Amino acid sequence: MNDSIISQSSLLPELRQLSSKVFDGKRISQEEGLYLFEKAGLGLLGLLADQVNKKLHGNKVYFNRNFHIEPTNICVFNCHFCSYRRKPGEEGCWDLDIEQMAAIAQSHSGKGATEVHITGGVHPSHDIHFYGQLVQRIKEILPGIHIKAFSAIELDYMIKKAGMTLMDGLKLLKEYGLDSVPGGGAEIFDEEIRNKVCDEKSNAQTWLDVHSTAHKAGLSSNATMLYGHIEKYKHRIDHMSRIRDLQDITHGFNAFIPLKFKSVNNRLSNIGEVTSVEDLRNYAISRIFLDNVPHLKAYWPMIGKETAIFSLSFGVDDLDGTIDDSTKIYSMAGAAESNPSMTVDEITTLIRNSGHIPVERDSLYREIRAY
Ligand code: V47
Repeated sequence: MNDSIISQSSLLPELRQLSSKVFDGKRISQEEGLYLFEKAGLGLLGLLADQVNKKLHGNKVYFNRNFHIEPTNICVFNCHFCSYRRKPGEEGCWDLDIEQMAAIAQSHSGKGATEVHITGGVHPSHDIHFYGQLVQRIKEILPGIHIKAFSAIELDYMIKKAGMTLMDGLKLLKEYGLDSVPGGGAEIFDEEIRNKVCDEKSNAQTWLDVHSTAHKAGLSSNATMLYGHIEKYKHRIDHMSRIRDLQDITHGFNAFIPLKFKSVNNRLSNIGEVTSVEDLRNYAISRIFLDNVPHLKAYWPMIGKETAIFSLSFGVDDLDGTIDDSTKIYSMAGAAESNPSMTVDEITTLIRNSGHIPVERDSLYREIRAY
């Protein structure tokens, strides 16, 4: 049906050919991905991405019950896009000890959360055992919880500091109770752009090595991409291509999460922000291009509930979680939701009203309950 709409349309012949390829489930090249960014309209992208998504997930949209813990915003790095980082002693800095974080975990006890997402600044002195003991302590309080923790940048720093190999460090954290690795720190892989927006932190290859090693150690992970700053479309395609190549080898990525650059209170504030149309186009091309990453997540606190709902017609099948007002990283950068929190009733109603089936999932995308 959609295929015949395309073949009878007045689309450019190149776009018509490319559309047929997507409908046939064939992988598109980097050049074709770039062509979509440059030439395809929102309507066509929605149609194609929705088709790809429906083949994978039907009408299901996933969410989970989760909360965040942000151990510290003290960071040895100073990324240009970051609104959250503080130096030790600077106004607005925090640095929680294990018992303070245990108290946060305790406050979520009995509320039904299945996942805690732990990430923060790269602290100069907390070591791998501090983070390991944190994970262990949280599991004592919430025994069944899945701990998705520490970006590749935090992991690289703590593991190198301990003088360990990535494999030994990740295995040690797994023994402490780490279950999976979140997608943070990927930013944009292109070396020239990365050097302009986050020159100090681990480079692209290190990010990929951490994730590849995590996958080999039996820890699945997510991948992110920070877009809408100084990168060009070709850099987004290059970024997704490196993720697609690694996924062909390891199959360890669960979800891809495009993160829209938010411009409040950081050193790239003068750039402003891209439109929600650009967000939707970016989701759609991500879904079409990343044919081997099962899930595409719209992180609703960042883009707001409304764009998140629209994204469900542009390839997105996952809305992250209930969050329970537990994260500050994005609100400090001017994110759409300043105190992000949704009850299960709210999130399922939003999903259902958009014409989809809400499905609560665990962190590995096993279905818990359809609503
Ligand atoms: O790596 C920081 C981004 C990321 C800004 O794995 C910003 O399920 C926009 O990775 N504007 C960390 N983005 C968060 C992250 C994440 C979020 C949700 C789910 C998952 C997951 C992972 O936040 C950083 C950086 O790319 N970020 N500052 C900003 N001003």
